Amino acid sequence: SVKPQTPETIIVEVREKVGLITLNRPKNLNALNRQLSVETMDALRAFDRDPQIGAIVITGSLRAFAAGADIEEMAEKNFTEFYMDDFLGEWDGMSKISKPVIAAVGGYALGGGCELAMMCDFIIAAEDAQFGQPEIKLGILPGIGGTQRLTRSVGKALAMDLCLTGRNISAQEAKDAGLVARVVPKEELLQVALEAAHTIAGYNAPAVKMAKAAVNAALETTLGEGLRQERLYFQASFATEGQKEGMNAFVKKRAPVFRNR
Ligand code: CO8
Repeated sequence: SVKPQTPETIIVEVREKVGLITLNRPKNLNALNRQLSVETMDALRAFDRDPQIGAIVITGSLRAFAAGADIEEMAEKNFTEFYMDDFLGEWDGMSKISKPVIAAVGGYALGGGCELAMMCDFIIAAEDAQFGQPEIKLGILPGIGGTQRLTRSVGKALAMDLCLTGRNISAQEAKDAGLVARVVPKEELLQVALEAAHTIAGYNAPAVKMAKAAVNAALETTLGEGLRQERLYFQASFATEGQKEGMNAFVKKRAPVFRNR
């Protein structure tokens, strides 16, 4: 059998029922090169398959979550190479990850770093985090969702401002605009993100998966269709053991104990 290779650009750890991925190219402020992209997606897929894992956290360092795609790696590429290699295509796999993924963002989340954070289900940011889409300064534009997910999350005005001027915004501005769920002191960043992930991982796993899918439906479809999907998921949650456990525990005034599936 082929032994999976140990990743070199990320650190992969398990903390109880939480999978933790730490981007680890400190000399390049965690610039997202091809190897890091492939290793991160492989780690995400492995956690998604693992029944012991209930939620995933992606983080970087306190200086940089990620300062974007690797500019040195990209600089001399041409269209044909990108097109034939499906450059950035590996990230399409993010939409197939069914377990919640939290981005714990400290320092710079720029360009592809901001886009990676936005591909996660929600963002917890350190007070000194900075978000931006500076691609325009390099003569290019965002390539993995910066014009799409950013616009959906903060609206046209701020998305245009960030994509066209290339300026950064602070964690607090990002929170006020709806890009970030929580802002915390940087010493607490990882702990808060892991606690949120542990909380999620302790719930009824199928209901967690359904809740994620239903929220995502709000961005993919019409209100009527989204409501129809939500209703079906809600009804389907009554086919899970966890629903019986959760409701019986409430009625009997005890703490619920959810199993993994
Ligand atoms: N790519 C490659 N290397 C980088 C990158 C990057 N994006 N960002 C920083 N580095 C390197 C620097 O070259 C430097 O290396 P060295 O020590 O060998 O000179 C090291 O990291 C430290 O960086 P700085 O010395 O510049 O640190 P400062 O604190 O002075 O500045 C900044 C920090 C402001 C973050 C600065 O490094 C910067 O502006 N970086 C580039 C930010 C940027 O333009 N990002 C967008 C990149 S394009 C992009 O993301 C396209 C999106 C398409 C999707 C990609 C998904 C994979």
